[in-house]
Amino acid sequence: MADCIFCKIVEGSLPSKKVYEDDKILAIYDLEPQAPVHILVMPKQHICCADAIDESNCDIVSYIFTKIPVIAKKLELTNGYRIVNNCGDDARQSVKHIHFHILAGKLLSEKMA
Ligand code: DGP
Repeated sequence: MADCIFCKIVEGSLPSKKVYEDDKILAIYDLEPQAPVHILVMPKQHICCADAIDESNCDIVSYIFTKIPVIAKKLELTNGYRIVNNCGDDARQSVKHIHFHILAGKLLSEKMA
Protein backbone atom coordinates (compact mmCIF):
# COMPACT_ATOMS: atom_id res chain seq x y z
CA MET A 1 0.00 0.00 0.00
CA ALA A 2 1.35 3.45 -0.92
CA ASP A 3 2.58 5.53 2.00
CA CYS A 4 2.80 2.55 4.36
CA ILE A 5 6.32 2.32 5.74
CA PHE A 6 5.93 -1.35 6.67
CA CYS A 7 4.78 -2.17 3.11
CA LYS A 8 7.92 -0.40 1.90
CA ILE A 9 10.05 -2.44 4.33
CA VAL A 10 8.33 -5.63 3.16
CA GLU A 11 9.02 -4.83 -0.51
CA GLY A 12 12.60 -3.80 0.28
CA SER A 13 12.44 -0.14 -0.69
CA LEU A 14 13.14 0.83 2.93
CA PRO A 15 15.90 -0.93 4.88
CA SER A 16 15.38 -3.05 7.98
CA LYS A 17 17.27 -5.50 10.13
CA LYS A 18 15.49 -8.79 9.54
CA VAL A 19 15.10 -11.53 12.11
CA TYR A 20 12.78 -13.85 10.19
CA GLU A 21 11.17 -13.83 6.76
CA ASP A 22 9.10 -16.19 4.69
CA ASP A 23 6.54 -15.79 1.93
CA LYS A 24 3.83 -14.54 4.33
CA ILE A 25 5.47 -12.61 7.15
CA LEU A 26 8.45 -10.51 8.11
CA ALA A 27 10.03 -9.93 11.53
CA ILE A 28 12.42 -7.02 12.04
CA TYR A 29 14.19 -5.22 14.85
CA ASP A 30 12.27 -2.14 16.02
CA LEU A 31 13.98 1.14 15.16
CA GLU A 32 13.16 2.59 18.59
CA PRO A 33 13.53 -0.38 20.94
CA GLN A 34 11.67 -0.22 24.24
CA ALA A 35 13.33 -3.33 25.68
CA PRO A 36 16.71 -5.03 25.21
CA VAL A 37 15.01 -7.19 22.58
CA HIS A 38 12.25 -5.50 20.57
CA ILE A 39 11.00 -7.22 17.44
CA LEU A 40 8.10 -6.38 15.14
CA VAL A 41 6.30 -9.24 13.41
CA MET A 42 4.05 -8.28 10.52
CA PRO A 43 2.17 -9.89 7.65
CA LYS A 44 3.43 -9.05 4.19
CA GLN A 45 -0.12 -8.27 3.13
CA HIS A 46 -1.38 -4.87 4.21
CA ILE A 47 -3.94 -5.07 7.00
CA CYS A 48 -4.32 -1.82 8.90
CA CYS A 49 -4.91 -3.11 12.37
CA ALA A 50 -6.43 -5.78 14.63
CA ASP A 51 -9.80 -4.13 14.18
CA ALA A 52 -9.72 -5.16 10.50
CA ILE A 53 -9.27 -8.87 11.25
CA ASP A 54 -12.19 -11.02 10.14
CA GLU A 55 -12.86 -14.51 8.79
CA SER A 56 -11.29 -13.60 5.44
CA ASN A 57 -7.86 -12.69 6.81
CA CYS A 58 -7.58 -14.23 10.29
CA ASP A 59 -5.36 -17.10 9.09
CA ILE A 60 -2.38 -14.77 8.92
CA VAL A 61 -2.76 -13.95 12.61
CA SER A 62 -2.67 -17.59 13.65
CA TYR A 63 0.23 -18.10 11.26
CA ILE A 64 2.15 -15.27 12.93
CA PHE A 65 1.49 -16.89 16.29
CA THR A 66 2.99 -20.16 15.06
CA LYS A 67 6.14 -18.30 14.02
CA ILE A 68 6.60 -16.19 17.16
CA PRO A 69 7.94 -19.22 19.09
CA VAL A 70 10.29 -19.94 16.19
CA ILE A 71 11.60 -16.37 16.39
CA ALA A 72 11.84 -16.59 20.18
CA LYS A 73 13.87 -19.77 19.89
CA LYS A 74 16.16 -18.21 17.30
CA LEU A 75 16.77 -15.23 19.63
CA GLU A 76 17.11 -17.55 22.66
CA LEU A 77 14.35 -15.81 24.61
CA THR A 78 14.31 -18.63 27.12
CA ASN A 79 13.13 -16.47 30.01
CA GLY A 80 9.93 -15.34 28.33
CA TYR A 81 8.65 -12.44 26.32
CA ARG A 82 5.67 -10.15 25.95
CA ILE A 83 3.58 -9.89 22.77
CA VAL A 84 1.89 -6.52 22.24
CA ASN A 85 -0.45 -5.25 19.56
CA ASN A 86 -1.53 -1.61 19.50
CA CYS A 87 -4.81 -1.02 17.69
CA GLY A 88 -5.97 2.48 16.89
CA ASP A 89 -5.35 5.92 18.28
CA ASP A 90 -6.02 5.38 21.99
CA ALA A 91 -3.55 2.50 21.90
CA ARG A 92 -1.08 4.83 20.14
CA GLN A 93 -0.74 2.66 17.07
CA SER A 94 1.69 4.76 15.02
CA VAL A 95 2.13 2.51 11.97
CA LYS A 96 -1.17 1.47 10.43
CA HIS A 97 0.00 -1.94 9.21
CA ILE A 98 -0.81 -4.61 11.76
CA HIS A 99 2.20 -5.83 13.69
CA PHE A 100 2.98 -7.62 16.90
CA HIS A 101 5.73 -6.40 19.18
CA ILE A 102 7.90 -9.01 20.90
CA LEU A 103 9.49 -7.46 23.97
CA ALA A 104 12.09 -9.34 25.96
CA GLY A 105 15.53 -9.37 27.49
CA LYS A 106 14.66 -8.08 30.95
CA LEU A 107 11.98 -8.37 33.61
CA LEU A 108 9.24 -6.23 32.04
CA SER A 109 6.95 -3.85 33.86
CA GLU A 110 3.98 -5.50 35.50
CA LYS A 111 1.85 -2.60 34.26
CA MET A 112 0.22 -2.96 30.85
CA ALA A 113 -1.13 0.55 30.46
P1 DGP B 1 3.05 0.98 17.02
O1 DGP B 1 3.11 2.18 17.89
O2 DGP B 1 2.45 -0.22 17.73
O3 DGP B 1 2.38 1.28 15.70
O4 DGP B 1 4.56 0.57 16.74
C1 DGP B 1 5.28 0.99 15.64
C2 DGP B 1 6.72 0.66 15.91
O5 DGP B 1 7.42 0.72 14.69
C3 DGP B 1 7.43 1.61 16.86
O6 DGP B 1 7.91 0.86 17.99
C4 DGP B 1 8.60 2.18 16.08
C5 DGP B 1 8.70 1.23 14.91
N1 DGP B 1 9.12 1.82 13.67
C6 DGP B 1 8.62 2.94 13.09
N2 DGP B 1 9.21 3.15 11.90
C7 DGP B 1 10.10 2.14 11.73
C8 DGP B 1 11.01 1.80 10.69
O7 DGP B 1 11.12 2.46 9.65
N3 DGP B 1 11.76 0.69 10.88
C9 DGP B 1 11.65 -0.09 11.99
N4 DGP B 1 12.44 -1.16 12.08
N5 DGP B 1 10.81 0.20 12.99
C10 DGP B 1 10.03 1.30 12.86
